[in-house]
Amino acid sequence: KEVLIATKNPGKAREFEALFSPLDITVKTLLDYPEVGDVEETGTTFEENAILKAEAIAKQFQVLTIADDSGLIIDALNGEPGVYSARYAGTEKNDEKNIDKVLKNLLGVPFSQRTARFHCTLAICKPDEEAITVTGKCEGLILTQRMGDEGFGYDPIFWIRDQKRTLAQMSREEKGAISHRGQAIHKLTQLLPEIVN
Ligand code: ITT
Ligand code: NA
Repeated sequence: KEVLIATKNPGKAREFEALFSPLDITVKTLLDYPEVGDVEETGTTFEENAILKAEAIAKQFQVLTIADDSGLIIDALNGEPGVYSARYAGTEKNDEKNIDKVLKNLLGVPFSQRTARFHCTLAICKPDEEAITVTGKCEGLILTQRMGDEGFGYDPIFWIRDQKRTLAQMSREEKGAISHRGQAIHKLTQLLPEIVN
């Protein structure tokens, strides 16, 4: 049994590999296929973009495919960066510049009003079939400076109240146990036996 994770984001790819490792499934990602071009994310929701990516790659590779569309929703910024999280600071994907832009836009906003959540929609698609989606969320607060250097993306500024630390101060296993992606993968693995067979 094999599944292709339709991502080129190395941070996401590592988390998928870790969270799928207990399962009897071979996991590949698009990092194994550098020649494959990006699927254009023309949707306006996580759901639409996850489906676009999963269906295009399943069609191209003729293999069971999972795509992840995710992002950070900050209440004080009216939901920004949202579906534009990967390119918030410009046309290139740049985690450091994205964090700098969030910190700048939140200057002066008190901690109690810096509420935010990560959202993850996963779409799973068999070749030439319609995708099925699941979602996961993770609540937190945006700090005024970075803490920790694990993880990827906005993890260093995403504070988990119960844990008294950021997602970037957790191991991959610890993050996976509470993260938006971990929760969505958990839901997906419960559907997987039906889908794979
Ligand atoms: P693929 O489309 O190739 O999967 P991408 O990075 O472009 O890679 P998205 O369009 O879903 O993927 O953008 C997600 C962005 O949201 C990602 O680049 C991060 O900036 C942020 N993000 C998502 N999950 C995150 C997490 O667990 N920790 C920190 N930031 C995250
Ligand atoms: Na996206």
